[in-house]
Amino acid sequence: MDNHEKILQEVRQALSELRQEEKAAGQEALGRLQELRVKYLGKKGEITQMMKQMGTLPKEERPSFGQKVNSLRQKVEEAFEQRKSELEERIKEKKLAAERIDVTLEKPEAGMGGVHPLTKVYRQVRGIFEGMGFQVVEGPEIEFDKYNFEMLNIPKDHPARDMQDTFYVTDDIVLRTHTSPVQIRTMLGHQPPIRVICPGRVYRTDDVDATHSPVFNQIEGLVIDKGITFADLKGTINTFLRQLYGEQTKTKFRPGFFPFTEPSAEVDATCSLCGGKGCPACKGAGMVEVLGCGMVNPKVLENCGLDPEVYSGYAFGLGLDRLTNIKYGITDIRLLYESDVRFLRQFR
Ligand code: FA5
Repeated sequence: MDNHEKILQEVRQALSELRQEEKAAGQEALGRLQELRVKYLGKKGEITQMMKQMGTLPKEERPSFGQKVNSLRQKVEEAFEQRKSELEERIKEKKLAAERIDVTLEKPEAGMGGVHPLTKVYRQVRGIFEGMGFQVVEGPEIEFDKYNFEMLNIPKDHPARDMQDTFYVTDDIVLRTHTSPVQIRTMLGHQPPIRVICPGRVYRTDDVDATHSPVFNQIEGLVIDKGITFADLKGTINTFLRQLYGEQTKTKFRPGFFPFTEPSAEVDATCSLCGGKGCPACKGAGMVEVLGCGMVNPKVLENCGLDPEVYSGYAFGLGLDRLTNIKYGITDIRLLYESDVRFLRQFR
C-alpha cells in the first residue's frame, strides 16, 4: 500500500473514531475534527508537507506526484467536509430535541373539589323533608318590610324588631332577616294544602362571634291545611331531627315566643357530638337549640286571606349554619365562610 492510501485510510479511521466520540459531545467533536483537519491539511499538515516535497523530486515525476497528492487532498477534504456537515446536522438535531416544547404534554391534574359542609347538610335536610312530602320554594333576599315584619305580626314599633335589625334599602325594603317572609309569599300565592320548605340567605346586624354571623342561612318550614295540630309539628320535627342526627336523638320543646306563631317553642336536640353527656360544643348542657317553631298565628293567616276557623298550620325556622356545626362538631361558625381548603378537605 502506498503512502497516500495509508493517509486516506488513517483519515477515514480517525473520522470514524470521531463518530463514536461525537455521541457524547457534539460541540467538542467539531473541535476535534478541526484539529484533525489541521493535522492533515493545515499549513504544516501532512498532505501540505507532501506537496512541498515535490521540489525535491526529478522533474518528470513531478506531474504524476502532483496529481496523486492533489487527488489525495481532494478526497481527504471531501471526507472532512462530509463529516463536518454530518456533525453539524447532529448538533442541530440534538439542540432541537433539547429545546423541544411538547405542546401535547398534559398539565398536572387539578385537585378534585368537594361539596361544602353547608351544602352537604342542606342537601340532607332537603332530602329528609322531600321524603315527607315537602316542596322547596324560594323568596328574594331583598324583601318588603311588609313581608319581613308587618304581615308576620311584627309592626313598626314592635320590640321583636330590635332582635332582628337589618339594612334598610328604603323605608319599605330591607335585607330579609329570616326566611319567614317566604311563608307570607307562599300563603298569598297558593291555596292550602301547603307543605313547603324555604331555604336561603338572611341578614342581620349581629356582631360576628363563634355562633353569630351577619349573613347566615335558614330553612323555613310551613304546613297549612285543615285540622293541623301541634302534634303534627312535634311529629315532623322529631322525625326530621332523628333522621339528621341519628335515631337515639332526644328532643325538648321549650316554650318560646315569636310574634307570628302561637303557641311557640324552641327545640333542643341531644348534642350529636357527646350524645348528651355534655361537652365544649354544647357548653356542657348535653343539648343544643336547633330551631324555633310554633302554630301559625291566626292573625298571620288572616293577613294572607286564609280563614283561621277553617285552616290551621305550623311553621318552623332552623339555622343551617348552626345545624351544620352541631353535625360535624365545628366550634366556630366563621370556619364555614373562610374557604380554607385545609379545613374544608376534611368533609370530602
Ligand atoms: C327566626 O328567625 C324565626 N323566623 C324562626 C321561626 C320560623 C320561628 C317559623 C317560628 C316559626 P331566630 O331569630 O331564633 O328565629 O333564628 C332562627 C335560627 O337562626 C336560630 O335558632 C339560629 O340557629 C339561627 N341564627 C340566628 N341568628 C344567627 C346568626 N347571627 N348567625 C347564625 N345563625 C343565626
